[in-house]
Amino acid sequence: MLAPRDTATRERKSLDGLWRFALDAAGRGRDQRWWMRELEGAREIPVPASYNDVYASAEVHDHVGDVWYQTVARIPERWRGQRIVLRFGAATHSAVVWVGERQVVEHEGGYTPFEADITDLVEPGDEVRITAVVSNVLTWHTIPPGYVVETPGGARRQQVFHDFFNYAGLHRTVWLYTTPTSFVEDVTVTTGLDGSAGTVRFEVATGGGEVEVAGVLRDAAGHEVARATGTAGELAVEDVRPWRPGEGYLYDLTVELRADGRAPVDTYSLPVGIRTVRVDGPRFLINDEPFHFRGFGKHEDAAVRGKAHDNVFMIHDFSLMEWLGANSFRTSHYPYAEEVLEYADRHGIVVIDETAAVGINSGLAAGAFGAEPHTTFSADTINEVTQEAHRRAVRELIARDKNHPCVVLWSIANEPESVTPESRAYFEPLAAETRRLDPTRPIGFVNVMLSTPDVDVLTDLFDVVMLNRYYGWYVNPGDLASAEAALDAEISSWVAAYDKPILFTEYGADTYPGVHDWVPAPWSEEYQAELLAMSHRVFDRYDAVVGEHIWNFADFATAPGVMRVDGNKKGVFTRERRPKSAAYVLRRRWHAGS
Ligand code: GCB
Repeated sequence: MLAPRDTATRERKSLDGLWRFALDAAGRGRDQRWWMRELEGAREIPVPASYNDVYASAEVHDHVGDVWYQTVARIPERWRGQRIVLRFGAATHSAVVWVGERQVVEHEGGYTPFEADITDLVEPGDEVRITAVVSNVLTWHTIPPGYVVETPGGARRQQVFHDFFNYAGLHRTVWLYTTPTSFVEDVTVTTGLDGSAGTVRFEVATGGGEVEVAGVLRDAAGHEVARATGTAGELAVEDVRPWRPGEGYLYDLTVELRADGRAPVDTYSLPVGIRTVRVDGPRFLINDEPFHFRGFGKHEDAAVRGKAHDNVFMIHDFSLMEWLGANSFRTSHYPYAEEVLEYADRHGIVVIDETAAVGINSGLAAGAFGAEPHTTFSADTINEVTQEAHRRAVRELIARDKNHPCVVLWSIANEPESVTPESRAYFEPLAAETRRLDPTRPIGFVNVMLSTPDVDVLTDLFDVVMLNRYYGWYVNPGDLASAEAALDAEISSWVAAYDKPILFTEYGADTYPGVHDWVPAPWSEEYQAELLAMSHRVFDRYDAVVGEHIWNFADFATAPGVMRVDGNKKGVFTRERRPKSAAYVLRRRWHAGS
């Protein structure tokens, strides 16, 4: 799915700003058809934002169910004759949208975009009412999964199986945009490198009628490099300047549609980074050079705005990562805003792109998150309906992000059950589907603690081994010597079992900022720094360990619980992005390594 852009033939208009907002505590809005009129008793809400923390209201913060958003937008008169599309960057976790009195689209999945052609429903020059009902409910059949309980105290509560607050709402920009009636519907780009020769292959899908298609590649200075005609073509680039980690060199591919050889009826441009990625034994190669991942598992999370995309935090976070010498991150545990990937493209930051499939694991759900004991995969829990939602989540992630050079690896789940025949049956078709959808990138899933090579049944389906390991925290807390021995032993067992690259996608320790100790004890800043140093010492003994992503970049909000003090405190930065002592350990290591 293409990102909306202004081009010579297209215009976009952001609907961000203040919308009307109504909580639907009794769940009556759909029956009472609230989209038919102005929302009653509505308050104002910023879009984009999570709604949970915006008001001083426990009712809004803890709401489970539907909320309603409404705005009135004017369709520019100059858009007459154009195709007009309404696009939501994300509605967490599901939404139905009406334009005026007509339903135009519904969507499930809180972190991927959806859109509707509304040309026939609007009159250029006039205003139009746009209403969206957004639900934050997670069920056994959603990605991520969850279920709703009635508490003995009489409240509805969303049970989740993941360790971050269930922020909800319109988290990303809502766009109106135009295309001509014959239009570029989709573009798929793949690139190759052979010495100083680069190739850019493109495939274009068009809508709305017979046209000729051309692809024109320009370098960053705007000089034309190559051109080809046809819905699929290959462009040769001599003396190529590759996209590489640390240097996000981008070409521009402009796709032009022409009818009868005249001026283009539609043009669409997208940045293209020419690079290759592949796995060779235990090496992870970008442009055939070994790449070592240094960075973080992150979250889209900040005070008040919750999970809303925010350019200020985006640039600040990237700047802090650069300050530390990080070169990569994982979009744990869901696809991030498109702006984040576009920034990473431009700056040569490497991304592991993850679906929202977190919590497919009854062991963790019942232990850490207080869910009722259950079997992960069963007719009544995670079943083939969930698997279909998961397949859609993979499809939508790849459809949205396939053209980003920064994305070098798809992560299709975080810490799923991976030791039972049922988990194999569930994941085997999903791994195959991911490969079918994108044969150009390695794939992986993130392996949970205790799913060691002797019991794991999934790793052979994937290209890399991604490990979340908490030696020194959940295992051997306060005993770094034992933790070191256990971590070393586990890495040895993976190296013996698989000829694949090993990435540590999580390791770390909760650390309350300001707690200091002369004997490094859990929760102190010294302990976090020592745990990271211990882990690095062990990683450095193994060539197959090609990545270190600390959990987490910054402290983040979670559901309240006895394991969490005002959220998860494993950040190297506080939630306000102040460095803890560990930041300086990383800065020394990562700058020395670059
Ligand atoms: C994990 C999860 C992550 C948690 C983290 C923790 O393994 O992948 O979502 O936040 O552990 O801090 O417990």
